[in-house]
Amino acid sequence: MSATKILGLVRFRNLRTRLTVVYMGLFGLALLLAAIAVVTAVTNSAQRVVRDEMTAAGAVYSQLWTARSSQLQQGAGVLAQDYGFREAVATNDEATVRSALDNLRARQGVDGALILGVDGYATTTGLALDDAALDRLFTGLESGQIESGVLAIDGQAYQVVAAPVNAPVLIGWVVFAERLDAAQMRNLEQLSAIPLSAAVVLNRVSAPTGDGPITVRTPDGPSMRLDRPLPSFDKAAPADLVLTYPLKRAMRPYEALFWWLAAIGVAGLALLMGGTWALSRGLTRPISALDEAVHRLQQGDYVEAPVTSADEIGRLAASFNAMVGDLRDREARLTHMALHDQETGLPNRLSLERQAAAQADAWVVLFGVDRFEVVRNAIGYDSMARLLAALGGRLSALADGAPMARVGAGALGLVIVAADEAEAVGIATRLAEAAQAPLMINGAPVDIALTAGVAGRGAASSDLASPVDRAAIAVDQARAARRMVAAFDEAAYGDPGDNLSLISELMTALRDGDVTLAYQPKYDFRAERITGVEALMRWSHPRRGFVPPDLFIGMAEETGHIRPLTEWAIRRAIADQKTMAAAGHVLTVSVNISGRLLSDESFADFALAEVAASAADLCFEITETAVMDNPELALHIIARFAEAGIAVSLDDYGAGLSSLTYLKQIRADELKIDKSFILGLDQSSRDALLVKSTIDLAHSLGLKVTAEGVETPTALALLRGMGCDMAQGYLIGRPVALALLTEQLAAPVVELDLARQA
Ligand code: G
Ligand code: G
Ligand code: MN
Repeated sequence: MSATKILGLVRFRNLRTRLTVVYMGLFGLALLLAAIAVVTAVTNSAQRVVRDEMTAAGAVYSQLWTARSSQLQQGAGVLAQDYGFREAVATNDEATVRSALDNLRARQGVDGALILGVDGYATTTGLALDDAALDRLFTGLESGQIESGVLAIDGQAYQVVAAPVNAPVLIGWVVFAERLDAAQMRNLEQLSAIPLSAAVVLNRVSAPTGDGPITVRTPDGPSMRLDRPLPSFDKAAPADLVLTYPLKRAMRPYEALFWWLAAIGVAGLALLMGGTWALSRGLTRPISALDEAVHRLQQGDYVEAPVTSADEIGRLAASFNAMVGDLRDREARLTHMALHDQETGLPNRLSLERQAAAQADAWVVLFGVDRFEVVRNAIGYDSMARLLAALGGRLSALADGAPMARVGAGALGLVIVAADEAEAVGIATRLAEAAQAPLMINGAPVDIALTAGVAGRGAASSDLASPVDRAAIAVDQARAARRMVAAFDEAAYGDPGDNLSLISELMTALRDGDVTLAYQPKYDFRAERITGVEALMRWSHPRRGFVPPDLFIGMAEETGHIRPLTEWAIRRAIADQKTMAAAGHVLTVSVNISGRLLSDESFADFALAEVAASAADLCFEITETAVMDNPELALHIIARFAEAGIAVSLDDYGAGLSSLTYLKQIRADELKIDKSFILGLDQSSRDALLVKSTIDLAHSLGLKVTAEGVETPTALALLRGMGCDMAQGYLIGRPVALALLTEQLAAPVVELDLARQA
């Protein structure tokens, strides 16, 4: 495993410790390597010195040995040739021999001198030779191979030198013995530059080393040792000069150096540690500050990091600060965007909701711009945004500067404080009335009509807890009731949750055949018979039972599902018309067409294709109010229907926003007076007047008139008298299923005859 890997395994919580540890580790390693190199070099050099010294000492000793040997041999030789001595030996004159030996021994300064006869007999002076030693000496000399060498006498090594005594034949040897004792060895030791120890070893324990010393292990640690063999009189017991020198002693002069080295190393490490610690402090402090700043940024705290240097870290801190600044700005912008409407710059719904939630007795007033889409289509989106902004400013000024929020496409709202609903409605009414004046947009005045909804906070548990939502519904409720201001009416709104699934269930019902068409007859006064029927949708829900068409048709219109519903009705009506004709009843079938479908050209394509393909005789009853939404396209589509031979009827006339202007422009064939006028016809002379004038007006525009809601013979008679063209109502027939209708049509119409007579 590499060093970096090992360091990687150690997890440092801070950079500073890590830097310090890494640097110290590296420095320590370098120091160790240097120390190893120095110690090795020093040891090697010391060993070389020791080796050289020992080799030299060995050589010197050899010379000394040789020199001494030849000196002694010379002395012995002189005596051996002396005539008198030879004679004394030959005549066994022991006293003379002994005195001569003593004499020579003293002169030569040796420990012992002797004469050894060829018969093995010895005369010794200065030293007692045991028999074993004498035996070894004699054996050596007699072999003729050795005249000088080491001899062990009494376990002590002696340098022994012999010279032959010839008279003229060999009769013996003059022998000198010199003790190789400690004192002599000291002399050798002193000759060496190094304090080695020398000894002559008699019983060799290891092989001689030759000229060069070797390193051996001793109880005192490694030592250098030189073993030089010396000639020995006893072949079985070789003798050696052994020089030893403990290496520990060789290293002693360097010990101080090593200590110094160690001290310098430790001091260096300490210095490095201090230095790195201090340096890394300078390095890591700005990083720590950055780390801290990033940490706080994560917690949403926009702090800046101090810029303390011009290096990379300094630049990093500066970039970080710039980033923090950007983030702060961006968040401020996001917050602004989240609370403001992009188009108008006014506060938005969220802002209004927060404002409403902040106050206990807060009421939300929402102003809906009437006919918003019509106005927007006329002046364009940009101008509409400016108009809303201007209107917001105006309302805000009227409301003492309270901020006006844009809540929906054409809705502005504000929060007011009022003691109760009546007061809130009062304020809303005052504001709505005051704000109605035309606004100048693109240099032209634009009429502004407002409808206001007022709501307080709902029960927290309810789905409609938000006063903004409630006020938005109140605007719709006000429009439905044709009032300028309305407070949210919870009871009238009902339970919206229950109706959420209604549309998907309606689509299922359409497939499953739970939706049917009922037919209500239309009586023609002139022809005096039933000439048509109106197809009315019925939905029998498996769980809810009969679902009122007003409810599901309205929802289908709002959720964009009216088209499939109507397409189904057209196909069904065409098929049923064929069934009726087959039963002998040729009748115009009226189908109700939602005004919303008049802005859908592709629906018109569908309807026209169906009618053309079946040659059906249809009448489209169009809800008048809806016609007003997109007048141009609606008029164009109605014209296409008329051209294709489909009769067009304006339904519910009088109930909606009746506009004579449009009445003139629509290519309609028929006007259906709303049943609310007909139901009270026989009681109210005012209704009678209205109905009469409407019939006249319609006739003058070339339209036929149908009265719906005819329940009494009196009403029927009155209508006939007014010149009404057709009548529809319970008196003539209720909406019934197709089978029942054909049955009823087959029966004689007794009541109608009665009515004619009335
Ligand atoms: O049946 P009566 O209560 O049935 O009808 C209520 C309303 O539903 C009427 O105003 C009628 O115009 C509308 N209505 C009934 N059937 C249809 C239909 O097929 N299409 C549309 N658009 N309206 C219908
Ligand atoms: O708006 P439209 O013409 O589609 O209206 C037809 C509606 O009028 C249907 O809901 C139908 O049930 C209802 N209706 C038809 N004849 C009478 C009547 O004589 N009296 C009452 N009250 N409603 C009628
Ligand atoms: Mn109708």
